[in-house]
Amino acid sequence: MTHDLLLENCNVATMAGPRLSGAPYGAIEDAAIGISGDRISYVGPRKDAGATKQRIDLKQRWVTPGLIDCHTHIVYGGDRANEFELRLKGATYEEIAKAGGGIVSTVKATRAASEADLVATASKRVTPLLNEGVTTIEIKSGYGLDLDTERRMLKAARTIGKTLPVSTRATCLAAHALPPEYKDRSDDYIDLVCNEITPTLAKEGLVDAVDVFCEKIAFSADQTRRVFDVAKKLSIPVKLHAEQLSDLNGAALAAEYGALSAEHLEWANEAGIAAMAKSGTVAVLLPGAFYALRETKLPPVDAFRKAGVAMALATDSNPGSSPALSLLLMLSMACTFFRFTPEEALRGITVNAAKALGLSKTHGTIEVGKAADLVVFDIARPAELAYWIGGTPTVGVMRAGEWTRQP
Ligand code: DI6
Ligand code: FE
Repeated sequence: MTHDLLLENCNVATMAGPRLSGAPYGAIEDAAIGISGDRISYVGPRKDAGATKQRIDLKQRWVTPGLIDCHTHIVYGGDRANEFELRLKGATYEEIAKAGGGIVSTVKATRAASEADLVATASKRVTPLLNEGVTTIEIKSGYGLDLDTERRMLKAARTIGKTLPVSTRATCLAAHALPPEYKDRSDDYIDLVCNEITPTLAKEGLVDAVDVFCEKIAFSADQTRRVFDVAKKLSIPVKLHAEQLSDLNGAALAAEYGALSAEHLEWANEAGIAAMAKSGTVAVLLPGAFYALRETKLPPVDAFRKAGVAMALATDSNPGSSPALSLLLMLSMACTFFRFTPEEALRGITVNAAKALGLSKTHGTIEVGKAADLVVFDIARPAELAYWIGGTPTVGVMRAGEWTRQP
């Protein structure tokens, strides 16, 4: 066959192949990548690439799969920089919440924002991620906590996928926090989530996955089950915010429902880890929130590793616990705080992030037949992606076969 385009004279971190026995990063040196339409039509030694209509010399640079930020809350109104200042002066998260701050203040600002406002403010935050090479982003709702605002958030997520060069996955996180009008009536709010918000938005085609914040300060395991049962009936995959601040056996619960992922997981226990290994549930670890909340309890990375649980990394970009606008910075943090290897870190934002979104068949690695989502980096070795603290060595980004930035 004749490729539409051949990227030649590059080193490719395919991120494909077995985790432990294969070449590190699934790397192929002195390689070429063929693109035809929006798909990859060749990857391998340069000399075997075959005919092409057009060719580009990448001058020995490294190519990785398009980066995937698989956990964000990047659509919201307002910001909470004022609370950051208050916390640095000694105010606690609780005091701030009592004074009308915290998640509830973001809910207020989000309810007041139009869909166009939400798209415009979120687009400004998404852009630096795209500049790094992010080609797929998951966006959660959860600052509306009523039907109309949750809908606006999910619609904004869809719109971003149409107006910016990025694929979006929209996750309904209506069970993120208790809205003020349901104070002391959390089961009634879960009724609303189960009977109205989730089924309505699912029917409107706005929901790719359902998530719950299972935590002492949010919703219980039993309430999580009720939401998951509804998702199951609607045939929508589930994800879970689990074990961020305490151990509620959320990891095991997520695994029991065959969840795509369980996320945060600092307090995950052995039984939960074993259950996740069995169900193939991805552990999404979020070093930005660990850092910004000045956590000290490390996620059990070595236990995940030994159990063979796939680990992903994401920004968790949100106005409270992780105002992160760089996915590459998360690689550095994951290596330094969590003792990831640089290779595990890159797997965490490519192949394993795709798995956490249920996109393994089409995204996350450079293989024939997969989406032509690629990033070209001006680096000498892939470990540099986790090594630099800040800086953007990205020189080219292709999404679905089209350059959004040509090298
Ligand atoms: N975990 C978090 O860290 C954030 N949400 C969640 O489920 C906090 C969100 C916020 O403070 O706005
Ligand atoms: Fe989160």
